This record gives sequence, structure tokens and C-alpha cells, in this order.
Amino acid sequence: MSLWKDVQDLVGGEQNATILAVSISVGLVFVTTLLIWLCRGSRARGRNFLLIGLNGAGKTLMYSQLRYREEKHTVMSVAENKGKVHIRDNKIEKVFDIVDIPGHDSLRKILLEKYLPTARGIVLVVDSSSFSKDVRDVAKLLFSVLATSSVRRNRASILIACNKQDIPTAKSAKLVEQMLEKEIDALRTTRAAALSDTDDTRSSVQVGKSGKEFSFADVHPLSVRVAECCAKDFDALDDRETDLNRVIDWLLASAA
Ligand SMILES: Nc1nc2c(ncn2[C@@H]2O[C@H](COP(=O)(O)OP(=O)(O)OP(=O)(O)O)[C@@H](O)[C@H]2O)c(=O)[nH]1
Ligand SMILES: [Mg+2]
Repeated sequence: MSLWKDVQDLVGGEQNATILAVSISVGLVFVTTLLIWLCRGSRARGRNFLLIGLNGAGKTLMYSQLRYREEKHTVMSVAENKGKVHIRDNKIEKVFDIVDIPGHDSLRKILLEKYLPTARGIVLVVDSSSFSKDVRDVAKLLFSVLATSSVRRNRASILIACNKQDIPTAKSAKLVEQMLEKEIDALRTTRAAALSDTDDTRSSVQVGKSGKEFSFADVHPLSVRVAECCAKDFDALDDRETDLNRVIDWLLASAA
């Protein structure tokens, strides 16, 4: 009570002291709400950049090149690789949390459930040299990512990295993009048919615009980019078009 008396004396009367007390309480509530909102917001947005794709696409080699600037010998991954990648952008060093997810079917499923909700960005690594035979499986994987609610909620950026451009039979980014759009369009039709069989319309998420052929331009709120790259001999290659620079540029743009 004597503290309250002191405050009244200090601010010149009971009314002023009450106004001060109310203002402080309102301020505290506002700051606390703002802090909770900021913490929730940053968690919801996600902070990891995931490397996903089929077996042998080059995810682990890409991870090794980005993280250690080294061309390590890789074998089929049986666990995720997680680590920080440091990239210099005009004199400022930026740090990215990268997770390399194994392509093995069942492992990938478990790890995607774990990491997709944490994704700020997703790099779908594609072996461009064997793309004709892989297109259906790659499209299925991409379709499921595009339809995942946490990915949509976090508005994750997606890069289709057309890897192994050093191999003469590699498909160009344009061709990979067109083939994937066509395949996803076909998948949408089959999925719609399957859903009408089961009448499970609640779980259906619209991927692309309905009544229109599927296009990566219509995947709002997500954004999909396509780029050519080569994880092999990263430093040895002079050609900016075929090394990992486009992946690095995309990482920097997605984190901005
Ligand atoms: N020529 C060429 N070979 C590559 C390139 N990137 C990866 N490779 C090779 O492709 C093979 C598979 O690469 P990994 O990085 O192990 O593939 P991964 O996607 O991690 O495969 P999983 O762990 O099985 O999912 C290795 O022999 C790599 O050296 C590339 O850009 N060009
Ligand atoms: Mg691997």
C-alpha cells in the first residue's frame, strides 16, 4: 500500500496513478502478445531447406558441395544429413539449415512427415540424364509435396534442380518443366477420379487451377522455379549455367 502511496505522490494524485497503472498493464499485454505472435510466426514459416528426390539424383553430392565445397564419394543414404551451409552474399555471410533426405521410398516417407512442416524451401533434385524413365515417380513426389497442407501454410519456395547437366543426355530445364506439368496434370485427373469413387472430397486439395491444364504458374501460395545444375566438379566448372550457382542464387533469394 505504501508503494501505491509513493506512486500517487510521484505522479500527483490517485487519478494520474491509476491512468499510469492501466497504461503499463495495457503496454505489457501488447508486448507479450507481440512476442508470442513473432515466435509463432517464425516457427510456422519454417527454417530448413530440404533436398529431396529419387535415389541417385545427386542430393548427397549437392549437400557435400554446398556444405564442404568438396566432391565426396557418396553411397545410397540410409539417414538424413543435416548441417549448416555458409554462403557469402556481397560481403555478408548467410547461414542455411540444409537437410538431405534419402531417396529410399519408405525412409523418405517417414522423414518427409518429420521435416516438411519445418521447410522454408524445398529443392527437388532431379537426375536430368534419366528423367524420361523417372518422370512419373518425380511427378508423384512433387504432387504430394504441393498438396501438403504444412507446405502450403508455410508458403515454402520450391526449386526443381535439374542436376547432372554435365551428362550429354541430360534433359534441359524447360523440357523437365514441361514433362512434369503434363504428368502432374494426368495425376490430378486420376486422383480426382479416385476421390469421386470414395467420395472423400474433404481431403482433396486443389493443386493448380481447376478446369485448366496444370501449370507451375498456378500453384499459389507456393512458388516453383526450375534451374539446371551440376553437383559434380563444382569448383572445376567455369560455366555458371551448369554448376550450383543457380541453386545458391535461389537459396539467397528464398531466404531474403
Ligand atoms: N555426372 C554427374 N554425376 C553426379 C552428379 N551429381 C551426383 N552424381 C553422382 O550420382 C550418384 C548418386 O549421387 P548421390 O548424391 O549419392 O545421390 P542421392 O540423391 O543422395 O541418392 P540417395 O541417397 O540414394 O537418395 C553418385 O555417383 C554421384 O557422384 C552430377 O551433377 N553429375
Ligand atoms: Mg544420398
